[in-house]
Amino acid sequence: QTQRPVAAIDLGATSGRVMIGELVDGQIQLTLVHRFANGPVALTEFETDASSQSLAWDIDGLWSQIKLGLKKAFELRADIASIGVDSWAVDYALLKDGRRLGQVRHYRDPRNELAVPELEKKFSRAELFELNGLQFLPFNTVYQLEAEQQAQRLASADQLLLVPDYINWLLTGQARCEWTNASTTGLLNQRSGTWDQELVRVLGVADKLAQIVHPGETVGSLVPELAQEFGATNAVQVVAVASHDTASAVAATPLTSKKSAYISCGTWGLVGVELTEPVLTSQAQRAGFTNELGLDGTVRVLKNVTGTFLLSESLSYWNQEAKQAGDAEVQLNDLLAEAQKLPVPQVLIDPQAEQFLAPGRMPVRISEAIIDAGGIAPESKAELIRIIIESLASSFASQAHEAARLGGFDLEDIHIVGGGSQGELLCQRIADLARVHVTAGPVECTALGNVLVQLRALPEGTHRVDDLRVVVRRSTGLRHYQPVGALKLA
Ligand code: LFR
Repeated sequence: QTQRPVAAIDLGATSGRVMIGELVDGQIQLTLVHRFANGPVALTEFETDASSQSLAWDIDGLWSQIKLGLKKAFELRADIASIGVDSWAVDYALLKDGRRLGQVRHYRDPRNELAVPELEKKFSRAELFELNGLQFLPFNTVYQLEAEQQAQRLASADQLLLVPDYINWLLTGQARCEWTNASTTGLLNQRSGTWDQELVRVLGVADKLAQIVHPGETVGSLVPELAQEFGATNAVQVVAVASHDTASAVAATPLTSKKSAYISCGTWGLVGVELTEPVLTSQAQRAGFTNELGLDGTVRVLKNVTGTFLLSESLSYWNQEAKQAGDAEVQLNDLLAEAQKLPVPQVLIDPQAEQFLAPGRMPVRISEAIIDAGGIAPESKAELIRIIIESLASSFASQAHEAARLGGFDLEDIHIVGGGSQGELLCQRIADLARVHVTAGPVECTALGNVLVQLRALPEGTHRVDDLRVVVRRSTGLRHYQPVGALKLA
C-alpha cells in the first residue's frame, strides 16, 4: 500500500510556497509547486484613512497565491490526501459573523511601540515572563492586542485567528487554534498549558479564542467548493501541523544529540535548544530567552536574533537606488563572493537590537550603528555585507552557547537550517566562533516539518513516520563545517 502525497503551505515573511511532499522508499520527496513573494505593505494601500506608518500583510493576495498553488498541486497529483499550513507567528485576523474585519497587521507595525508601555502599566515584563515564559519582543500578540484595544475593531470582533488558523478556516470553515503557534501569543500560561485567564480577560479576547488543536489533529475537510476548484478527486483533510514555522523547522532539524543547538535561519535567526521543560529562571529572562512549545511536548528555549532580514533589506535598498539611477540590479551572491575575501571586520553590530526591527534604509542604519560603536562606516556594499555576516555569526555562536548553558549542558554542535544555511561564509564563521562542528541543512526544513507531521497523521500510511529526524537525515544532503583557527568566544 502506498501513501498518498500531502500539500504543505509554508508562509515566510519574505516568500511563501506550496509544496508536495511524499514518502518514497522511506525518503521524503519535496516538490516545489508554487512560490510567491511576501512582505510588509503600507496599510494605506487598503484603508485610505490609516496612519501612513502602519504596516499590514496582503492577506487576500496571499490567499489567492495559496489557491493558485493548490490548484497546481492538484493538477500534478490529484490524489493529495491532506493540506497543512504553517507561517510566521504572532499575527492574527479578526472576524465578525464569519467575515474578516480589516487587514492582518504586520508584526513590524510601529503601533506596538506605544502599546508596550501601556501593557506594562498592568503587567511588568518580569510578571509577563513569569506567566507566559516568552522573550520580550514588542510584537508579541499581547502587545498587539493592547494596541488593538485603543481601536474599536477588537471590541466588535467575535473571533481571533492566528494566520495559519485563518487559512485553515478559509480552507475548511472550521475555526481552531493550533497549539505551537498559540504559545507565541503570550496568552498561554506556561505552567497550566492553557489560556491565562487573567491575560485573556485584560486583553479583551476571553470570548474570541478558538478551541486549541495539537499538531497531527484534523482541522476539517476541504470545503466542497474549493475541492472542486482545485480538481481534487478524493476527500482531502486539512491537518493541523506545527503551524508556527519555527516549530515545524525545529521538528525536522536532524539534531545530532540532546546537546545540539539549532539555528533556524530565515528572516529571523532562531537560536536555541530543545528541552522537555521550559526554563523560567530569572537568568533566562535576563538573557532574553523564550520558551515556545514544540511538537510532541517539546519546548524550544531560544532567542530571536534578526536573521537574513538584514541582507534582504539592504539589498532592496540598493536595488531601489539602482532602479532610480537606471543601473543594473545588485546580486546578493556576487556581494557574498566579494565579502568572503575581505578580512574579519573589527566593529560589529548587534543583530538582536530592537533598532533593526523596522524595515527601510538598512545600509544607512547599519553604517550609523558602526560609527556609534566607534568604527568606520563601510566603504563598499561587500564590506557592509561582510559586517552583517560576521555580526550574525558572532551573535548566533554566542547565543547557541548561552542556550546550552540555560539547558544545563555544554554545547556539542550546531545545526543551521532554512534559507540562511545556504550561506557558506556564515556557516563557516559560526563554526569558527562557536568552536564546534556546524551541520548545514536542510534548506526547506520548515516545509519538511509540515509534510512529516501530515504524513504521520495519515491513516493509510504503511510507514509510520515515527522518528521524523531519521527520515530527514535519510532524505537530504547535509553540509559540514569544522571550526578553523579563530578565537573562542568568551
Ligand atoms: C520566524 C518567526 C519567529 C517569530 C517571528 C515573528 O519566521 O515565526 O519564530 O518570532 O517569525 O512571527
